[in-house]
This record gives sequence, structure tokens and C-alpha cells, in this order.
Amino acid sequence: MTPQDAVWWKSAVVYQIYPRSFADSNGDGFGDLGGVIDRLGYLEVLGVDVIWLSPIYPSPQADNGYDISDYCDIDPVFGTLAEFDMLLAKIHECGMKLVMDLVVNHTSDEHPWFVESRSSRNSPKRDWYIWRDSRDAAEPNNWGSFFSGSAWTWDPTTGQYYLHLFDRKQPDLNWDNPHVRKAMQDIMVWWLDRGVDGFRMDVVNFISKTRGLPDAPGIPGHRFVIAVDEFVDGPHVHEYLAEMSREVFANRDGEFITVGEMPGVTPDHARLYTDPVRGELDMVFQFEHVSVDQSPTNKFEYLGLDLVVLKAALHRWQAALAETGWNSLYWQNHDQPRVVSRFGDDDPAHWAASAKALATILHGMRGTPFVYQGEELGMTNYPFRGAQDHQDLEAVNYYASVLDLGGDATAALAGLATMSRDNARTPMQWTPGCNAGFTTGDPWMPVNPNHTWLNVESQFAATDSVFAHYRTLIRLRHNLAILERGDFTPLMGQDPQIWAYTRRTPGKAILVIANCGRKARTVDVDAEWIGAGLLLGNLPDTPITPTSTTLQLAGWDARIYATGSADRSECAALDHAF
Ligand code: ISL
Repeated sequence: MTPQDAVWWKSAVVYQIYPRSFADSNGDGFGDLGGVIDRLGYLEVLGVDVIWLSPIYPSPQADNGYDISDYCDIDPVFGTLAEFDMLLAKIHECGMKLVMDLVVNHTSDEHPWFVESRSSRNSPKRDWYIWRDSRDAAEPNNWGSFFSGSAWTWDPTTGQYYLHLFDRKQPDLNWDNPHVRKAMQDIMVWWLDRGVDGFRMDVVNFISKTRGLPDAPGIPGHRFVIAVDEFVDGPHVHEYLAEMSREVFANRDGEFITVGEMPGVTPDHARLYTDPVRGELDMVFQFEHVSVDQSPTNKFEYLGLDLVVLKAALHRWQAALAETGWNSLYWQNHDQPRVVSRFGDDDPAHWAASAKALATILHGMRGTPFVYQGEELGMTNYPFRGAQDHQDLEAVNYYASVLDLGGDATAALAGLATMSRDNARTPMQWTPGCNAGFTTGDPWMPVNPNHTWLNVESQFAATDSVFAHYRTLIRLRHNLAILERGDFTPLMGQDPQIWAYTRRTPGKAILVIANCGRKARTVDVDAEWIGAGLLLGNLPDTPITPTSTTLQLAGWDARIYATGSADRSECAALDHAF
């Protein structure tokens, strides 16, 4: 894959499907591939170019498929390889591409590799995982799991601990072992030979750990700490990714896309990962903007939103990858709470305007936008009643650890209600009817009660719906070169309510401006915007052109204005009156 081959995804939009919650075609209460096939027409109308499927491989489902026990098959809960091939063919017939979710940092503890590795200290696969002796009759170091507790589990069979940065059922692979790297490359080749168009790689910047696995600096009151400095952007990660890219893609014709999920990645490393000359990855998911409202030591300790901090985080990444590399642009995924509840305003009076405003802000930036299932409807967080409503092992383990330590259970439940990954995993809301049209069976996860008014059926044909707004943003992305190539200049960075920036190419400019609050605001803009044309607004009667340098923005009022005649003609094709 050479740099010039990669340019198609810079004007593309990716849609993430969490198959378990998308659409159930056989009435067992779980989403499946048949459900995705049934809904491809919906995605065609939305206009997305690429579909990313969260893992559908055989798995004990300890972490909803992010614990893989066979990388080259389909879990029966989702269907069969034959159904996968049918789905892939239909996706390609629609002119879309398919990206698989590859969990490369760890496998399931039920994967044959690990079963063999744990069978004996002399197993030929012992060194495929990370085994260590106890230290002072305890864990080898003070590393904690992202899912609470230690990152080590004792295995009595062979009298050693094994490392798992996540659940004990997700043992980390030893990427320093060339056999592991080759095995993962072979798996990628197997799926590419089957016709897939790329990969999203799970916590791929964790694969190279610091030599010797040293203790992390302690935190008072914490027996274990998440040792990010010892595995984020580690010593050999770039070498391993370049090798993967070379061995898997180098001599393969076609248009592919690779995106690395990278918690904790720095801008400097992101430039290295996504510099097309280096041939590692096309883009990364960074986490700075989705951490601004979380305590650094506890994601469920909600700090509240400071818009200035959120703006600065995304603007930092716009600047960091302006010349070299490429940003992904996302608000949500299967791990993040619903953005309209988190950064918007899910009061029914402001829900739609704020969902559209947040979409406008993100999709106007430089990078490839990712839309998570239901985001295009403005789906909201779920009204959790208590611990019994949570299913995600991250949430369940966290709550249990708070109780074990005699912590504040009420505060923990409030944090889970706001921030838990369960918020993103409630069933897709297709209709106002039973189970939101997700399943004819008993849904594995409760359906949000607001599906009676918040659903595809009520938005699909409406010209002022959140769905229609996303559809227009996607069409702007496809039709306006300035959204791909324009430079990015933030405005009003210190304003606690207004989010504004410009994009410019020679002779053309767009202004993206939004009021991220209920209170109306008067905002001064440069004279260049007088007479500019409205590309997109989110409220009725948005002024189609500024007549002075003073804009009156209503609550959650978001607008994109364009200057430069070419943009008018380019956008006329979008049936857009200026
Ligand atoms: O939600 C998160 C971000 O705050 C983390 O808990 C998340 O687990 C982390 O971003 C890594 O996520 C990926 O790897 C995990 C899996 O549980 C997530 O679903 C996946 O996206 C382990 O495979």
C-alpha cells in the first residue's frame, strides 16, 4: 500500500456496528449478521462508505467478543462464515467496504494457543504469552488490570502468573516472539484473501511492553496501578506495526484501511504511526477528548464538562496531524457513553439540536469521521436503576471492587450511569414498537424506553431529523474537498460556550460555529463572513447569510458558512439553498 493509494479514506465516513446490539434476525435476542444484511439499505441511505464490525469471531463472550478463541471463523451467535461471505458480497455490491475488528494484544484464555501455553512450562507455545514467577509469594509486579484488580493471574498447573492487561480471560500475547507476530500476520492475510478491506486493531499500541516489566510508580491507597508508561507506545511497537504492514499489505493490490485503537497515544507517536511514508497505519483513535471529563485515576469519577478543555483537546490533535499523518474523528464507539448525553443536552427540548451541533462540530474537522450505531439518531444514555442493570464486565468488576474496598456505592453507581460502556450497548432503536424492532425475542440488553419517540422510523424520512443532518454532513464530506484538505484554524478557544473554527484552501473558506449551550449568545465574526452562504444549519430559519459581523446564535445553534464561489457550485449539487 503506497501513500497515494491511501487517499480514498480521507473523504470517507466509517460506520461502526456493534453486531450484538444492531439487529437480530433469528429472534434469539442477540444481534447477528443476518440483521446487518437486512439493514444494509439503511446504511446506504445514510451514505457511509465503510462498515467496521466489532468482533464476530468465536469467543466465550467474557468481554463481548474482545476475547477471541478462534480468529478464522464466526461465532454461532452471529452466524456462519457462509453468512459472512454473503454479507461481505452485499456490502461490496452497495459500493461500501468492510473493516474487521482485530484484537491483537490478547486472546481468549480458551484460545488453543493459550490452552497449549498453559499446559506446561515446556510447551512450545509457552513463550507466546507472558508468564512470570511470583515475587515474594505475590504478583510479579504492581500492574493493575483495566478491569480492576491485578493484571496477573496465578496458574496452579505450572506455578506461574500470566499477564492480562484486561480480564483474566484475556491473556496478553507476547509480541516480542516472532512466531506470535507471524501468526497474527497470517490471520490478517486470511481475512484479506476472503475479501475484507481492512482492520481496526484493538489497543494495538499496547503490544510492546517495557523490557523487564518494571513496577509502575505507586499511587497511595492503590495496591495495583495501570502501568501505562510500561506498555503504551512501547519500545518496539513501531517496528512491529511496520513489519505487520509490510508483510500483510506490501504486495497486495486494492484499497485498504487500517486504524489503530490507541488509548494514551501521544501526538508525537501518532505522527509516527500515521506518517504514510513509514507505512505503519492509516490512522489512530486517540483518547484525549474522551478523557477530559474523567478523573485520571478513575474513569467512573465524573469531573463534569469544561468545553474549553474539550475544544483544546481536539484542536491539539488537529494541529498535531496537520502536516503529517491523519486523524480519525469520533465522539462514540462501543466503549464510550452516548455523546448527546455526555457533551450535549439530552433534555427532549434540546436533544435534537445538540446532537446535530456536536455532529456538525466533529464532521467539519480534518480527518476521517466515524459514526457509531445510533449516534446518527441522537441515541442517549440508558436510565440505569442500579448495579443490576449493568452487564459490562468493566462495570461489574468496578462496582464489586468499590464494595470490596468499602467505597461509596452510590457515587460508583452514579459514575457507572454516566460513563459505563453499557450506555453504548443498548439495542439499536429501529421502531417505536416492541423492543424497538431490534428483536422478536428477549433482548440481551434492555432497550432504552425512549425508543417510543427516538427511533429510525420516526427520523428516516424527516428532513429535519438528526438522521437527516448526519446524512447531509456525510454528503458534504463526499462533495467538499475543503473538508478533506482545508487547513484548520480554531477561533474563540477560551469561550466557555461557543465552538468555532475555520477551514481554508486557496480561494475558499468555511466557518463552523456552534453554541454549545441552551443560552442564546451574540458572537462577533470577521467581516469576511458577511455574505457567506449557509451550507448547513441545525435550527429552523437559520440566516442563510450573515448580514453583519454579529451573529445571534440561539441555544445549540450550529452552522457551517462557506465563502468562495466554487463551494456554492459544489454544494448546489447537494440541493442546498444558501
Ligand atoms: O472504555 C475504555 C476507554 O476508557 C477502556 O475501558 C477500553 O477498554 C479501552 O479503550 C480498550 O478498549 C478495547 O479493548 C478492550 C475491550 O474491552 C474494548 O471493548 C475495546 O474497544 C479489551 O479488548
